[in-house]
Amino acid sequence: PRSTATFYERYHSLEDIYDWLNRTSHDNPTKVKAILVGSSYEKRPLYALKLSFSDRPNRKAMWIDCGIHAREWISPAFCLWFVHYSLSFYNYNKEITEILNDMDVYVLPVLNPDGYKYTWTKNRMWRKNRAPSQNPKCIGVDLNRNFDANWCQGASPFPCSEIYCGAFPESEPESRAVADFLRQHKDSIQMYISIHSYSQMLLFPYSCTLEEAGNHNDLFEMVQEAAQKIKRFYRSTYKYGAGAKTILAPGGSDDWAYNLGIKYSFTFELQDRGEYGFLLPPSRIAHACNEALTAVKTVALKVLEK
Ligand code: ING
Ligand code: ZN
Repeated sequence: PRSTATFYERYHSLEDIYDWLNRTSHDNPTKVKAILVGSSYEKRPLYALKLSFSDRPNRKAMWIDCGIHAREWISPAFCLWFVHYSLSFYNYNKEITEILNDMDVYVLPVLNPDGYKYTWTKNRMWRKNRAPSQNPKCIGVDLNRNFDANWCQGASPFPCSEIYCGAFPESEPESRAVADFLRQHKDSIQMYISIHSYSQMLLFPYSCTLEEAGNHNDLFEMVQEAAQKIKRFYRSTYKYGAGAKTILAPGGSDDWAYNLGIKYSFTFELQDRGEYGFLLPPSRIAHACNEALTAVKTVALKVLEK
C-alpha cells in the first residue's frame, strides 16, 4: 500500500536523486564515494557511487549503469535499490557480503539525466538524450546506439528516429564519459551491467552481430542460472541469451564494453512484459528490483568463481 511504501519503493525526480547521492555518500564516508565521471549535454553532472567495503588486495570491480534511456524509470530505481541493499545487508546476506568483500562496485544511477528530467516535466515517453541536431525539429541521440560497436550499422542515421546513432561514435558527452571511465579502469573492472526495461530479458554480447562471443557458453550459463533463480524465487519468466537473437542492434554499451575487454558484460531488461511497459506502477518496484538483484548477485558470484 502506498502509505507504507519506503523511499526505495517510489520513483524519484532527478533533483531527489542528486540529493540521495549526496546523502548516501556523506552518511557512509568509509564505504561510499561519489565520483564525477562527466557531464551531460545540458551540463548536469554524471555521478557514480563507488562502493568499496573492504581493503583486500587485488580486488575486482563491477560497473552498473542505469537510466541510459530516459523513460525506463525502473532502471534508476534499481540502482538506488542496489546501493541501499548493499549498505543494509553487507554482513547479513551471505551473497552480497561475498561479492562486496571481493569486488568494488561502481553504480551510475542516471546515465541520461537530461532525458530523465524531460520525462518528469515534458514527455514521459522520451528515450534519447537532449542534444540538438542539424534538424531543429529533431532532438536527441539514442545513447545505446552511440557506442563504437558496429556503430550505426543497422541503427538510424536520421536525427528524427528514436534509435538515432548520433553523428559519430561517442559523439555524446554521456556515452563518452562512460566509455572514458571504463577505458581508464578496464584493468580492474571485470563486469559490466547496463539496466534497462522492459521485457524481462537477461542479455549478453553480441547484439551488434550474430557472431557468438568468445565466452558465449560461460555467459549463457550465468544468465541461465540467474533466470532459473528468478523463476524459483519470484515465479517470473526471464528470457536469456545473446542480444542479437532477439533484436539485432549496433552501438550498444555492453557490446562495446565487451570488445574493450570486459568479458562479463550484460544488459538486463527488467519488468514487465508489456502490461504497463515503461509505466510500471510504483507498487511493482520492490518485486522488479528483487528480481534484478537476484540476477546481479548470481552473475557476480559466478564471476568471482572464475
Ligand atoms: N532495449 C535495448 C535497446 O537499446 C539492446 C536492447 C541491448 C540493444 C543491448 C543493444 C545492446 O534497444 C531497450 N529496451 O532499450
Ligand atoms: Zn533501454
